[in-house]
Amino acid sequence: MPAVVLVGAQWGDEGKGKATDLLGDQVDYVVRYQGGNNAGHTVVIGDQKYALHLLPTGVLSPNVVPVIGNGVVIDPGVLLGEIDGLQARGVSAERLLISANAHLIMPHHKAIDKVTERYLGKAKIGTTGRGIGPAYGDKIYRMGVRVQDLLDPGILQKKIEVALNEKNQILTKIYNRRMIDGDKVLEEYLGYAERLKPHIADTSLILNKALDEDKVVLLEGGQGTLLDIDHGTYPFVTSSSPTSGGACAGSGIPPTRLTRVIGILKAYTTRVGSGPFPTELDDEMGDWLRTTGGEYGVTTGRNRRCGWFDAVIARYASRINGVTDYFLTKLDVLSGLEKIPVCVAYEVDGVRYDEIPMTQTDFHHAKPVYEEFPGWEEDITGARSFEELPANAQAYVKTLEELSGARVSAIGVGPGRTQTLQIH
Ligand code: 2SA
Ligand code: GDP
Ligand code: MG
Repeated sequence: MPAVVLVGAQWGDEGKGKATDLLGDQVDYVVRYQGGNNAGHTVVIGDQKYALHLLPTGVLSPNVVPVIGNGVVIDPGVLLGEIDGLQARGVSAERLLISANAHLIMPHHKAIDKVTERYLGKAKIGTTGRGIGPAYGDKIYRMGVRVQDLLDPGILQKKIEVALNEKNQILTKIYNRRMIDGDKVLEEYLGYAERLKPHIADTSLILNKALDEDKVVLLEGGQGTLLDIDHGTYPFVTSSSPTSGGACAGSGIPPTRLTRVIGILKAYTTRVGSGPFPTELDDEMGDWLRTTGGEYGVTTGRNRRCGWFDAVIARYASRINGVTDYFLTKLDVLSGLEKIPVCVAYEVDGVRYDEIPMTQTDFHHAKPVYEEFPGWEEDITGARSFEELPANAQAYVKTLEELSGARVSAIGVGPGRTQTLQIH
């Protein structure tokens, strides 16, 4: 039975948290498969607002089992803080399962993330500073510390020692930073081990068995397609695979079990951090989108860069992820505009591109080719069906659908649980 993937179609923050939450009563498991506490997913339930970073959004639905898959990098202190924060608000994370194969973010990862960004100066990636890149780097380099190492203090001690032998050299000799004390790290992480032990599991086995029993598994992506390490705007990307292909590697669910790929697509475009962004509005209009859409980082509080909808990006997301249908979010933010420009293609040195140029050099020089579509005056936050939308809003949705190459199956008209229009 179905394993459904939910992916960000742009540069993240499309509203994946809300979309996952909406599907909550139809699914049995919600799985994070990549990233770490760089993610920030907002869910608004009634008058309560939750910002989740590491916990799968499914934790907010009492009948869902939230799972942190093997592809995630976990900062255990942050995870426990998030669990305690929810507990204090009456939300239990007791059901949480954590893959024994997931990797741990260690103190040296955070230190190196911050210091390397500083050294890069103007060329910085604009990371969240949470140690994500260095943790994935060590995973690939085969010197990572895994969740299962928490269960074996001897191994944990050795791994910390080996890592710090190298990392302390880098921190002190190259970056002029303080040494990290291995004994203190060991003590700290053994403390986390006590609390995390009951949650550690063979999650791939559990998820595949659940699928055998016709349970529904939702694989929840963090970040977005253009931040993918392989398919994004490298090097201005995160260090994991948010695209649908990453869902299999990061969860241990094989591709043959995936039945649906939902793309989350914002009615305009945003990005946090550095890197190319053809439709970026570096003017009052961009400020207006930021203020009206509340476009500020959920993890770092940074201003998000804002711009018009980019259909080239959306078409690319459809292709890379095999999107079966889109949830179009934040349509309400565009209310009140007389005309809405949409980027339908790029121009690079006088040549038109209908797809993303092959090289980053060309992509950096891509100028958007805009078509303008009529806007609508009405506040649409109270609409509850597609038919209740003003004709121009309906036409805008249809245009994005055609340009993106996949069906729109739901539309967001506000942050609340009820502010979604389903299209059947
Ligand atoms: P990192 O920290 O190594 O993953 O940073 C690398 C790039 O990935 C971007 N990135 C993100 N982009 C959008 N949203 C993210 N989550 C937070 C949010 C971001 C925040 O929900 O608002 O609060 O700033 C996220 N996480 C990583 C990052 O900006 C770099 O461009
Ligand atoms: P995620 O990282 O994709 O989960 O998205 P974020 O939570 O970082 O950012 C999306 C923001 O938009 C959050 O503040 C959501 O509450 C909000 N949001 C989601 N859907 C809608 C929508 O349809 N309309 C409006 N106005 N806000 C929305
Ligand atoms: Mg976010």
